[in-house]
Amino acid sequence: MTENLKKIKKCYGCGVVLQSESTEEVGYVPANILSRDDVFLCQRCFKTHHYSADKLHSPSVTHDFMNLIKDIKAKKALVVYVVDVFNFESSFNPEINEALSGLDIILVANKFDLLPKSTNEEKVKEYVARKVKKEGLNVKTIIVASSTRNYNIDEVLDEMAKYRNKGDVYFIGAVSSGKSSLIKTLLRNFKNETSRFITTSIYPNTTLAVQEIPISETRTIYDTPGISINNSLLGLAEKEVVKLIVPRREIKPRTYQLLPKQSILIGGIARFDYVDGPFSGFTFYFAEGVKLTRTNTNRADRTFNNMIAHKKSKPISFLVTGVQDLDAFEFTTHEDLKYDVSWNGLGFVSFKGNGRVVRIYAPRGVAISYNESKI
Ligand SMILES: Nc1nc2c(ncn2[C@@H]2O[C@H](COP(=O)(O)OP(=O)(O)OP(=O)(O)O)[C@@H](O)[C@H]2O)c(=O)[nH]1
Ligand SMILES: [Mg+2]
Repeated sequence: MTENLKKIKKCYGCGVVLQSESTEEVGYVPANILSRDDVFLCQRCFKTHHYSADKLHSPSVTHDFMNLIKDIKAKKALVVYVVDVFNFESSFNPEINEALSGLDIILVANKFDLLPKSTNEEKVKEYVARKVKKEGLNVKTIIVASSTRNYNIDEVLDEMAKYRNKGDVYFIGAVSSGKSSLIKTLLRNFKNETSRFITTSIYPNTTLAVQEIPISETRTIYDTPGISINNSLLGLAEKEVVKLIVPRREIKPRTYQLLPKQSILIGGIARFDYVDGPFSGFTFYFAEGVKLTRTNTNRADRTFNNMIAHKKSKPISFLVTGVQDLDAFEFTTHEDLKYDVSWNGLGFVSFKGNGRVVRIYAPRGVAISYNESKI
């Protein structure tokens, strides 16, 4: 569903709008390159600024991770792939998926407790299943779970017993998806073990080295360092901001009825404009600590910049000093479905209907996506 996603990209070097129609005009970038999420410079600036291509799209997976995958493949070990349902688009990462291809996987859609109580578990599972199928992963089973609430964790244990073929089990996933928390709860349920100290925290990169955890004489499970997702706000923002954007408990959705040309400012860090369409409801799923401010679009730039200047909203980050630091994306819905637009690491907005034109602003480097709704 990305074919009608139009990104309004501006060149960071010279500020012109990027385009792929004419090599003669300013802002030219070849179409196949412009469609990528990690292109920030027009061809002219790219050539003259000596920006290294590596810097613009360094891969998420590291050498260490690929070596770990080699070991897992050699051992034919089972993988428990832990994704975060609240940050699904960033934690179900294409590079991790590619590395995991061919391996036997149990997929745990963790942090289900963060979604509103009314969320249909089966619908979430079906959504994840569709994504898994698209990626061609060898997922044996999908479990919607909560590590901190001990929800469906026994099912994870049962499925591990079923698929591990007496071998080892590796817990893999993006940073902060909850791998260590899941293992902690598993151990507690499995043998009432409380002696093993496993560190978890809201900040990315908590587990720094592979941890071997023997669970019997012959069986070992491995906690592994998370993969940093370099286009997620969680990895880019300062600690004070991470504290505000990570939800601790069930999200309270906030719904706004909007007319075209109305906007919602998301802290001093992102923005959502309703560009065109009928009077409609838009539901915002963000942590409590994220302040939402409604305004008319024609005043949105000024209000946004003022809020940052006077620290009148939350969060405010060094990443965004004004609206000029936001990338804009625009898209039109073409089916009468429920849609989600998400900011990696920050949250998402759901709305329904055909012919809605919305514009999404994200801090530079933070990926956005839009999909049929997962909830
Ligand atoms: N609400 C909620 N929070 C969770 C859940 N599982 C983990 N968390 C929280 O998510 C944060 C990250 O958890 P960790 O277990 O440290 O995540 P990790 O995947 O091991 O992280 P790295 O070691 O950095 O890769 C912590 O604040 C946990 O309390 C869950 O099921 N629900
Ligand atoms: Mg960890």
